[in-house]
Amino acid sequence: MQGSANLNIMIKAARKAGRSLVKDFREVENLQVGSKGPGDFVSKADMAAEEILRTELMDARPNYGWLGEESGETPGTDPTRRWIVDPLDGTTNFLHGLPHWAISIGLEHKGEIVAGVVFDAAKDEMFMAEKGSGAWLNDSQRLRVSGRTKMIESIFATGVPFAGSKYLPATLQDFARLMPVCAGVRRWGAASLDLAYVAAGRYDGYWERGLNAWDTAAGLIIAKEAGAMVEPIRDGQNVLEDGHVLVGAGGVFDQFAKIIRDRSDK
Ligand code: LIP
Repeated sequence: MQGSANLNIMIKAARKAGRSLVKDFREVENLQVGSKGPGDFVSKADMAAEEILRTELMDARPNYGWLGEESGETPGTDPTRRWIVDPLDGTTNFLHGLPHWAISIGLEHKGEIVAGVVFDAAKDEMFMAEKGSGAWLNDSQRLRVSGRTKMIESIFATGVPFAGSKYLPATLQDFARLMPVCAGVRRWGAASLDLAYVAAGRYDGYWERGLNAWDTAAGLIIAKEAGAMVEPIRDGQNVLEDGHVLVGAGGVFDQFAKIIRDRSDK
């Protein structure tokens, strides 16, 4: 894939932050047994990665706006463009030494995500997409959603709310309706990679409520450019801003969406 200058800036920044996180990830495995645990160390790793990304991206495009999970929102002198960044999506996985986390960088232009990079540094998989140019893995592999048409042969991913989240009842109801008619559900703890895996045909669909823009900005365009259907869970919601996402391959999307939407509450 011959990407634009902006995409190449995003890839370079993701790789630089990835080198830092891979080094820290090796240390986390040693910290699991300590009484203090790795919590503070991971917070520092997360913030260090965001600092690397912010420096790389803002040095290259100083007039763009910024929205980062750790540093919040900074408007740019160019009001139409904004970086939307999660330096470590799958933080809990990282904290527990689970090698399933990613750097997520989205580029927004006039309210629309036009480019995205999701970098799984632990597995060296760089998912990327630009509007109208398709979705790719590691520059050379074109991504397309799965061709499955039977729910009973399809697997789905989600994020199950924890620690008192208000969306747990709704999600448990989803499981009660979906599990009997599909081949299984995965909860791997990183929304950006869940979206990238739909794009890669590894999952046939993904849904989750209450996500942040930095979790999904990059993954949404990668999924769209790979041919996925991308909709809010409820009509009238904004997928990026409201964070209730429903994504899937066309062959099963309507059946999948009906199951998730077919509920009395919202
Ligand atoms: C995570 C998301 C995941 C969700 C987790 C968490 P974080 O983001 O990627 O999909 O289920 O609850 O929000 O917090 O690891 O960056």
